[in-house]
Amino acid sequence: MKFSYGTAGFRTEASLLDAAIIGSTAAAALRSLELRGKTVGVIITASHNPVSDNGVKVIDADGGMLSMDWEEKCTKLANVTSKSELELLIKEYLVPSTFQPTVVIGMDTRPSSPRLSELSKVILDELSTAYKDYGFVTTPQLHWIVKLINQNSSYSIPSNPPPLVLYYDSLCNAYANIFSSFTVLHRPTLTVDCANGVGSLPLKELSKRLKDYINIRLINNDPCTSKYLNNGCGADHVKTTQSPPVNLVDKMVPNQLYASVDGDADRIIFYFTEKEKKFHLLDGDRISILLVSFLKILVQKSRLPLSIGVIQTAYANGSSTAYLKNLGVLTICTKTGVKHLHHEAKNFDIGVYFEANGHGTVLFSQGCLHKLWNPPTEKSDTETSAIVALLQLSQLINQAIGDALSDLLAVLSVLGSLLCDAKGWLSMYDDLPNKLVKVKVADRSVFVTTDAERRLVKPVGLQEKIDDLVSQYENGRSFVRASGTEDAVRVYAEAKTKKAAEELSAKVCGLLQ
Ligand code: 16G
Ligand code: ZN
Repeated sequence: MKFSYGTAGFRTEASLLDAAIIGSTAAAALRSLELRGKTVGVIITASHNPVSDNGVKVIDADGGMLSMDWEEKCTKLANVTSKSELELLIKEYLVPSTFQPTVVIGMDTRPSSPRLSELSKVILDELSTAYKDYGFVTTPQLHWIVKLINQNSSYSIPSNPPPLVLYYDSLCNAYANIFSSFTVLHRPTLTVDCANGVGSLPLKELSKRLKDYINIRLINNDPCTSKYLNNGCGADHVKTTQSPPVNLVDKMVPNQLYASVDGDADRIIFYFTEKEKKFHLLDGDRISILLVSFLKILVQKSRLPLSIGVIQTAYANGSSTAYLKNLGVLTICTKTGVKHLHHEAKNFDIGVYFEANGHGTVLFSQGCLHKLWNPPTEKSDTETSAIVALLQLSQLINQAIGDALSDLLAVLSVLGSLLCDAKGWLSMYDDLPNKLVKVKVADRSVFVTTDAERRLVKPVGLQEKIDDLVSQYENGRSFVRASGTEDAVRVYAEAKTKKAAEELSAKVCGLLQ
């Protein structure tokens, strides 16, 4: 089988993954060596995939996704056909250095994860690489740890208190401070569907630590009985079926807020029902708008010159983009995949990025943090409290990568501060009706896009036909792109009415036959 390091790293049926684990582990060690011993991460997880799958991703030294050139090297290392070929490649990529390469590893709770983690450690030993195994952690927790370790100038792993304790301290202290200073709502209740994944473990810890501030109720929180992982539950299930997860069907209390995280807790979506049981999804677009609305108020109150931008993908609902325009917030569209959004978000003092599917975070630039820590000496109380709130949010929200847990706390603190409930959040705008369809084609590689995947340059002539169809519908929009994770192309269409969106979708799909 041929591995390709995609947006989600390597992912496949667990028994076929050994070469990818060996290649990724070698890549992590070599990358660490190239960066003079900075710590690099290896996380073993297949996120929302079925329990029989597994996967692996390398976390770069800044705590973000692996750099593009190393993605390529990682792919080559995973696709060698013999041990001698692997050794030759390792020699080619080896940068002579006296530094000690260091790798941290973690895994989700899939039954195949411990064996794959052991395999990774065997390779690290063979490559004389120092490592620390964090066991069961969420993907964003390991990203956070890598960032923390490398911020420390000696690149040593802090042992007292250990990084995971610092993670909980950072999130919980910031939440408690925001709650005490700015929120008026008394102890909100939130039910969280944990997808029976690794996220159950830190969510238990958070609910314990924050019990005075939030009533967090966990469901689908059995990470040990593997048959339940992502099975009828989790963020991906709820988003794609637009319905509650198992154990909530017909049990949702009207107007109460619910959330689902995915199998490795790097994405989250919220939802609620109204009295007549109508199900409403509060997806990544809405998380982004809720957070940026509050951030904009705080920046205005702080009177500091801080730029704010929102990064979306082509899948963001047209109404959310229109809302941001009205709000006067600069909005950028990028290609699908966290690394593209993250990269753009870095261009702002405060960069908010979310994919509609719930992946995302808010980045505060170094320049922004400097301004917040060193504000003008003459300040009003309003300015001071806005600056303090921005600083607390920068501690609360994972700065390495999108994190379901910190996003959960950020949403609750903003809802509390704005005195907004689930219904008020939903009422910020009405989604344009839309449809997303997966179409099987003979060869998806012939679909080449431009303009952040919103237009096709190949097959030649197809985009003009799509444009022609779109022009026939009020508020019409449609695009076609090859999936990066499945052998199919995706067709997205939206229009003013449900009927029109469905009709437009069917006609664009018709062009692909
Ligand atoms: C991956 C990406 C996700 C993106 C999805 C698109 C990361 C961590 N994950 O799961 O952000 O939305 O791919 O899948 O970047 P698609 O290319 O099949 O539509
Ligand atoms: Zn995930």
